[in-house]
Amino acid sequence: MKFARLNTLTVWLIASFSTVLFTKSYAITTNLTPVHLRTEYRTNPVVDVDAPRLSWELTSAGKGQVQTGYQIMVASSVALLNAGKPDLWNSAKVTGNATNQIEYAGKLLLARTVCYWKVRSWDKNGQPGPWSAVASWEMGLLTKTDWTADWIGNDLTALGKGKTYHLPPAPFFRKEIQLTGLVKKARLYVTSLGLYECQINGKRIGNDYFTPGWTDYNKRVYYQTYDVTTDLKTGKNALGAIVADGWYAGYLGYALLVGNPVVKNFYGNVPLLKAQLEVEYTNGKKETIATDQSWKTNHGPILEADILNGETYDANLAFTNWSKTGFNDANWKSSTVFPDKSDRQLEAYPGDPVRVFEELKAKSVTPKAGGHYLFDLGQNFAGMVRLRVKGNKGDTIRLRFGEVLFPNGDIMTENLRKARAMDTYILNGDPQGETWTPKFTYHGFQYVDVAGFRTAPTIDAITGIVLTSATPETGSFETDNKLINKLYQNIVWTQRSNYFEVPTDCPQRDERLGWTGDAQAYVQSATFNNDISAFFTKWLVDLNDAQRPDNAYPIYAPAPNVRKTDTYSPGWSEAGIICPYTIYKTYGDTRVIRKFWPNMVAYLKFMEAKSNGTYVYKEGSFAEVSPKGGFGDWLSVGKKTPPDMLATMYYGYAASMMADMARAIGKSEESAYYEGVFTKIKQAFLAHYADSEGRFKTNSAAYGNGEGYVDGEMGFEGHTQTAYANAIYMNMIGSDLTSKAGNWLAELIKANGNKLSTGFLGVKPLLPSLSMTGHTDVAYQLLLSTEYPSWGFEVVNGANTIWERWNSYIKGKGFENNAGMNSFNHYAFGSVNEWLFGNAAGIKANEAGYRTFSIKPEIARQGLNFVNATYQSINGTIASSWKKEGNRIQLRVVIPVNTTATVFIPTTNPDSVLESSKPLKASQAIRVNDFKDGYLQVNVGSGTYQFSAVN
Ligand code: RAM
Repeated sequence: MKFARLNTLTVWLIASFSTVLFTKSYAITTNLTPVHLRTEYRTNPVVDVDAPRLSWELTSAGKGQVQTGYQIMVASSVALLNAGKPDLWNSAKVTGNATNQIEYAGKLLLARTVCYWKVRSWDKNGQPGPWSAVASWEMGLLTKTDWTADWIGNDLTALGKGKTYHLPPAPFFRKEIQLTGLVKKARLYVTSLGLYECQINGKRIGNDYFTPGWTDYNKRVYYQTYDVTTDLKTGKNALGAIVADGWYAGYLGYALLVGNPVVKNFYGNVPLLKAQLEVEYTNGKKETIATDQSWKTNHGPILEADILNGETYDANLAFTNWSKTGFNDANWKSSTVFPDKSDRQLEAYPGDPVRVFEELKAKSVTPKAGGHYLFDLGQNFAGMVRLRVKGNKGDTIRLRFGEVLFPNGDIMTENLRKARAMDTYILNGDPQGETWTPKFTYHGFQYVDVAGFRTAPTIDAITGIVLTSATPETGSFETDNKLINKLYQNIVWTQRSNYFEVPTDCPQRDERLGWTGDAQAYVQSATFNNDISAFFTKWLVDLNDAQRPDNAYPIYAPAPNVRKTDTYSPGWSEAGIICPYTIYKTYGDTRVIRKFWPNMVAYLKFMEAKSNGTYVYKEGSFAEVSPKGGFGDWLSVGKKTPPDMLATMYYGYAASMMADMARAIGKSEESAYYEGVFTKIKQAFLAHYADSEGRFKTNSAAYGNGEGYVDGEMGFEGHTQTAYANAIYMNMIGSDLTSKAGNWLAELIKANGNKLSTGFLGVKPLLPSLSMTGHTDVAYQLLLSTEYPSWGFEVVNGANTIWERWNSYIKGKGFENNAGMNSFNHYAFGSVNEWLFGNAAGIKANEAGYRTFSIKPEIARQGLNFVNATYQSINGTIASSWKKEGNRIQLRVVIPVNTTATVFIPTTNPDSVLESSKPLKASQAIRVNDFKDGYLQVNVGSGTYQFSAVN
């Protein structure tokens, strides 16, 4: 029987091969069209890099289409571009299939140049397609000498009087100007140390929030560029700005909670503004208006503004029309000019700014004791609210924010710890009613408890405003199982809430830090939901800026130490390697490797020195770190996997990624070197942490009573789910041991009542490693479980985001850990998304950037009847959908133009495979490869394919 199948397969192999060789039957197409043109991962951005990288996707009818060449034209005006006179760059025809990471190689680009570009592609038959639509990018200010603006401020520190929270008011700045002619082009370049909002003639400029973003302000600060051409008029205009403490001078993390000597003002005491309006008139004349001491300043209605602690607004102190001309600023004073730091870089913002994602109407409003009202926005998220209220002058509305309710229906805010997270609005008594939204704070919440309404509010008194870094959506995932769909939506919401300027751990409590362990564990998962290329281009600078003097990557970035003893930790620090590697793999980005190569090499040296040349970390190797050993398998259940064992695996994993990355940037010697290091680590790891059978062990006595270690009192054990999952996933053991490890892993799960026991580091590789070792059924069993601990347990207990702990809340029981750590919006356990897309739907990159990839769906024996997934890669949109139909599996795949894929068709009988209802051999763009492990492997070019097979 088996033989017969193989015979048939052989016939197919020959048949399809000859089809490829001898049939020239593909329809000739000339409609290959470049779309989605981007520069530095963004659409029509402002950049300041030397050789901006261009990309496009391709559309074309027909199958098996590839690009064989391209031509890019760049001009300083649309007219020149349209006239075929690219004065900046004409690449001429470049042979090859590259459609992204293409560096501009034309004339030197000067500051402020607007570059218009288009591209065309040649198809597989050598036919040129049509030119794309025109896209653009603009060069920002390139050096400090392009700036004439001063840093201006208004030191209000003395006005911060609160008992626990010393929050000064937010200063306002204004300047009236006279424009002498018709404006042809105007740009506002603006930044702050702190946060800013700019206005011109009474209108807010831009849609961005929390600008200019969070960086190590001692090293760099970003600026934004706004096209304000249509906001200005000939004659008088007014410029205005409000500045707040933000991350620069406000409260950060748990500094207050842990009694750190510094709790705010980590980078500076006074928030500062720097803005420069550059106007070009139709007559060619140019003018620059820049911040200087002549800008008038005052403080008014914003009495407090702090990211963690909230905003207080007294409408009676509002400056009506303060950013319009004619406002009387006679009693405003002149601004103070503050000196610049010469080693602080001023750069164009490279990421996706925080923006409004959507507004949420309240689902219900419930009267509570003491005249409070509880609004339910129906979803836990990061953002703020818009308040609508009618009342008397001086009435005070207090808004408190919570993610969940106590079983008695009261709002739970204990888990916010020292984050006051309270907004206050003092009414001016406008009989028409008043509307207010804070500007410089955000909260993580679903419920708002409002006190101070004079009469019962209507449901539209509170509207939720969802904020997130505007990373474009790239993925979709749907099944016929409601639990899994909800889990997926919860993951998406949690990413949305925490990809907030930096990848944060949580959006609600006094933390909200760019925790590196969380970031590395989740980054691959994140790539499927959103295009995180620009977001990580930005954050990886923060991470490398935060590399410690000893070359270890820190536990969070950017941030100074918010606790004195915070240093580094295995499993967290490796974000410095894992995140760039993931960006490289996902987007084909080799610049990120080159840029941080010396930093990464230095980190690997640090790790090597730490092993004293032994390439293994024995028990107790990180005893000087706080907590001892680092964070290890944070928030796992049961006995702890030794942190040193995990550290050894992370070291090996890092070395293997270094080898790959070195290869990608043409450093073959270094690649070989890191391969060698990886081999040594594997050998030393097995020699120390495995017995002769390959079973993992540890010398738990070396940890004594575990004091000082995370959950050390629970004891240490080498033979754990986390240990095997990581070893398999990271390729730490030879192939013979890998399948053994898979069996042990499956056994451990079974022995644990079919439940997982993993924490942050164990959960990410758990399902992938089961799949890698042939235990897909166990992976599905864990995925579909609703018992504690599991993802499903969260869902059945009412989660609409991913929780920090497996048991953050239990229906009928309540909470156990609020005051300690109990976030309801923490993406670390959402790292199962990697398996949903990579295994359940089976989409995996082969060549970096998904130029080639595989689709190997794993079919659930029970619980799921279909999976529909799409993923917009940098090379175009991939789709994988499978569905059970009787004894057949239907598999529909979409392969983008200019890519090829290996599709693994799940079948017990290769003879039964059809494509578009026809036997496979009759199809042309398909090459049959192999039949192994229950999959018929076929190679396909671009197009949509509808496979069907008995399974
Ligand atoms: C917690 C954070 C984060 C985790 C660290 C170790 O406070 O929320 O998720 O990485 O600790």
